[in-house]
Amino acid sequence: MGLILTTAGESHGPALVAVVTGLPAGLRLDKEAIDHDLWRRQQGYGRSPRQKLESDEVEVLTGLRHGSTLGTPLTLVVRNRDHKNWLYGMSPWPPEGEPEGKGTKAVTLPRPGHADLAGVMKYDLDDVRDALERASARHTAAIVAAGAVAKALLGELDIGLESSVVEVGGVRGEAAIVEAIDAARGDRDTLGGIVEVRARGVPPGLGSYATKEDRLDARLAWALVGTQAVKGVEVGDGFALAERRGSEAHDEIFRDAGGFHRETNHAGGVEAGMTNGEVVVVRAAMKPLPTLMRPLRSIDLASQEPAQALVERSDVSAVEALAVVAEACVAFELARAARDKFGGDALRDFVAAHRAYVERIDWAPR
Ligand code: EPS
Repeated sequence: MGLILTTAGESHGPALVAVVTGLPAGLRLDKEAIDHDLWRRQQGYGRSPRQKLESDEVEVLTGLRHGSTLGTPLTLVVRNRDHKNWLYGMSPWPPEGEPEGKGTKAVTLPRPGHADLAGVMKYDLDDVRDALERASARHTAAIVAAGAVAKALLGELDIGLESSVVEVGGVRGEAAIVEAIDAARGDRDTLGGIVEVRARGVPPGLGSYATKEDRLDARLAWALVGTQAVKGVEVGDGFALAERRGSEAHDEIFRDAGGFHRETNHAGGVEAGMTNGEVVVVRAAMKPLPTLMRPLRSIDLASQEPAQALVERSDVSAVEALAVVAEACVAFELARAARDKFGGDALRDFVAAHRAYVERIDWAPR
């Protein structure tokens, strides 16, 4: 079945959960490394006051013994500290006593750009909260926890990832970005942006041209567009390639004592759905967040009359957080492809299969 991630959990419910199946036995996990990535996701200029309430930390319920994976489903839990303010409103069972705390009144003001309107129609809901809770980007904490595990597995093959913010609200560079976020906050507005993930040390041949499902670029796009607020993905030069001639778009092949290599990387390390041994470069575009402090026009679902959309505390920009989330998504898909190629029962066999393979193809990272 390969490496599979299943997540569960609501934004203000008790916890978010990630279940990872298909991990080899014998992989050592470091709680601090997972918590560090959870912490990184919570940083960034322009986040909501919610981040002061949360200080995400991983708990492991299954699949790990004394820090080593057992080859059985690994269950990671990230508690929502804010849940204590929603004990009645988000109680899994019918709550007892008088309503108190948050989430006790039905939300009827759908936000343009969020799950709110289509969610209540699709699932026959009376309270928009029943849709927005799972749709919330709080979910990305579970993705990051699983991504940290994937990074540990990739680390065994000396594959490393880094992520960065390319632009926010159409501007680049830290000072301009801070200024743009301050201006948007002043206007009670929100900003999107673009992030980039780079993975080094990835051997050629992860992914496959055999089926659409196996294509690594398809999996990367699936994982990233499946993340809240992501509307576009580019691998390598992406959309810009469409404007170039073939002679300027492809990465010519060279060989020296170190093996095959390219001098350009327009393909972003992926050709025909497979890695080609160059750095894997993926970019994701995030739309501005839909919860605006100056709300957009909507319809009150209770009265069916024009109204302003729901105003909840929100981020002005979560682009820096998306960089960490995108890194986790790319890590998970690379780990999945590596596990498909090198096997997944025992870590030692996984590492040995990788070593034998890179020797056969005479490949070493540059
Ligand atoms: C989110 C709305 C905000 C964000 C949340 C995503 O939540 P709240 O309504 O509780 O303030 O803070 O993101 C997180 C909680 C997080 O940890 O990233 C949304 O509607 O997507």
